[in-house]
Amino acid sequence: MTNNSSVLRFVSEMQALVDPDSVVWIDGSESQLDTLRALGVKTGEMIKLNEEKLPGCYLHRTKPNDVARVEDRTFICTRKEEDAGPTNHWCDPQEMYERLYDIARDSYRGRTMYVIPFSMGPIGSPLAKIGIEITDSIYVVLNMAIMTRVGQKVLDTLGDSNDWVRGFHASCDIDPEKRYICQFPEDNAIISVNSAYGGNVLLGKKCFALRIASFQGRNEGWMAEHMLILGLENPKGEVRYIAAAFPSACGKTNLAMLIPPEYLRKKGYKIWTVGDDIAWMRIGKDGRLYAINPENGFFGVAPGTNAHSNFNALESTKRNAIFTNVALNLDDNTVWWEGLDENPPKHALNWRGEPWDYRAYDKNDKVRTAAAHPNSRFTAPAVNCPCLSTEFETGEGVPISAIVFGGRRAKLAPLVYQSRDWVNGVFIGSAMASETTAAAAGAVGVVRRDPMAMLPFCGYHMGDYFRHWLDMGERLGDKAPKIFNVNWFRTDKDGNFLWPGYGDNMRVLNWIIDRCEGKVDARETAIGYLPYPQDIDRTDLDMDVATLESILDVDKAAWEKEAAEITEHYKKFGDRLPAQLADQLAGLKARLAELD
Ligand code: OXD
Ligand code: MN
Repeated sequence: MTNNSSVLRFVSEMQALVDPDSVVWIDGSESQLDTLRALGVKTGEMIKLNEEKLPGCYLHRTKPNDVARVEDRTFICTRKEEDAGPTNHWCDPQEMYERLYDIARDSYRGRTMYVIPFSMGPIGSPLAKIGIEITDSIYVVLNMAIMTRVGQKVLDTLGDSNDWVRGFHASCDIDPEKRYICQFPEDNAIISVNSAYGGNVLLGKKCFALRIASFQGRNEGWMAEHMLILGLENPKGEVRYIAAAFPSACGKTNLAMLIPPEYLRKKGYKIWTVGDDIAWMRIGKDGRLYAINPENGFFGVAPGTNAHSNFNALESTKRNAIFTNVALNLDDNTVWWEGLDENPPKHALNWRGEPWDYRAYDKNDKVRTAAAHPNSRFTAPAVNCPCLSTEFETGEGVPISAIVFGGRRAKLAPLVYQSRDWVNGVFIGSAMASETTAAAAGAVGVVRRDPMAMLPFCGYHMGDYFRHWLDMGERLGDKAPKIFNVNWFRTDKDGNFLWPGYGDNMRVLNWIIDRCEGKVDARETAIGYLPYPQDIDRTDLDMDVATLESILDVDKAAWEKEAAEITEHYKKFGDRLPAQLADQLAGLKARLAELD
C-alpha cells in the first residue's frame, strides 16, 4: 500500500514486538470494512442490530473496568519533566517506552495486526495531519473508519513524508493495573495499552487531535482546542461561526447541533454543525482565525440524547453507527439508554450484557442499576447529521467570529458575559471551572478547574499554553474573535435549573453574534460585559424578567471567593504563568473591591 520507508519501518518494528499471526492494512474500502464487521460479529466483539430499524448499526460492550478515559494513567512523556507541566502526569520517555514494550511484547499472538492510515481533517487540507494507528481490535478499526478518514488515499497523500503521528494500541488483557495512555510529543508518538474504551484507544481523537496536536500547534503557530464549531445563519442567509470550549459532557454535542426555538426558525435562523468536540485553528490569509473539525464523526454520550435534547444527534445514530455500552432491547434487537424515551424495554440486557429489570433502576446508583452505562456512547458518521455544515469538508476552514467558554457552575457565573478584550478572555478561559461528570473516571459532582476545557488534553506545560494563547491574540490583533463565557447550569436553592438550555441557548448565541457585530449594547461590570436583560430575547419563553436578572448578576462575595480560588489555581504554574494573566487577576480583584 505504500513505499514510505518511515511507515514501513514503524510497522515492521511493531510487528516484531507484538508478533501477530497476520497483518492487515486498512484500505478504506467498504468491502474490507464489511468483512471486518462480519468477523467482529463472529468473534462476539460486535452485535449486529435490527437491519430495518438501525441499518448498518452494531453494539459493542467494553469490560466493566474499562468504560471511561483514565486520566490518572495518562502520561505526557517529554524529555524534561518541566515541559509536561504541573497538570500532566509525566514519565521519562525511555523508561516509559521500555515499560510499554514489555507490556505489549508478543501480545498480538493469535491475533491480527491492523494498520490504519488516517487523516485528521479533510484529506489534503492544509490544516489536516496524518497518522497511522496499529491495533489488534476490530472495534477500533471500525470506529476509526467512522471518526476519521482512513485508507489508501491517506497514504497516497502522505507520499514519502515523515510528517505523521505514530499510534500504537494493544488491548493486552484489559488489565487496569497495566493500563497506560502515553503521548510522546517530541516523537509524534502515542502508545495505549490495556484498554479498549474509545477515548483511550481511538488514537486520532484526544491523544492526537488534542494532546499531540496542541504541542504541534504551539511549535507551528496554530491552535488545537477542545471546542465545538457551529455556524449560525440569520434570516439574511449570513452565517457566522462560533467555536466553544466546554469540559467533557457539558453538552458540546447538543450545542453544536442545536435547533432554534420555533419563532426563530420561522424567521429563518438555523444552526449548522461543523464539529462537536475538537477544533484546529489557524490564522488565514486575511488575518482572521479559521477552524476545521479534524474528525469525521461524533463520539457522543448516549444517555440523555433524545428527540428533544438533540434531534440531530439522534438522527445521526440511525444508520452505520456503533453503540458502546448501551442496553440491548431483546424484543426488536435495537438499543436503549436512560433518557431516550419514557418506554424502557421490558426485555433487555444492560450494558454489561446481563438481564435488566427496568423496575430496579435507582438514579443514585446508575452504574449498577442503569440499563446503559452513564458514559455509554454512539459513534456516528458526520454525514448522517441533518444539520451538517456545507463547510464541513472545506479544507480552508471557517472564519471564527466568537470563542465561547463555559462549564457547569450551579452558582456564580452568569448566563453569559463578554470578556473585556482578548487578554481578559484568555484569563477567563484559564480560570474556567466545572462540576465533574461521568466522562472521566473519578468522583462525579466535584468542582475542578479546567482551563479552556483542556486540563486532560493539553500536551505540554499549561503555563506555556496560556502564553501561546496570548501570542495568538497578538498576531490576530483587531481581527481576533471576541471571547465570551456562558453558563447554562445555574440552579435555584432547590437545585432546579433556572435556564431552559437546549434550543433556547440560541437566544444567547444571537446576543453573542450581535455583540460581535456591534449591534447591541452591554453593561460593563467587574467581570466583563453583561447583557441588559431586555436584550436576551424572551419571546415564547416562560421566564419572568426577574429570573433572567437573577442569572445575569455579579455577586461580589461569590466572585471574591472565586478570585481567591483562582489565586491558588495560578500558583501551580509558577514562573511559567504569563505576567499578563497575573495582572488580569489583580485587575479583577481591584474591580471587585470597588463594588458596594
Ligand atoms: C469526550 C470527552 O469523549 O471529552 O469527548 O471525554
Ligand atoms: Mn471531548
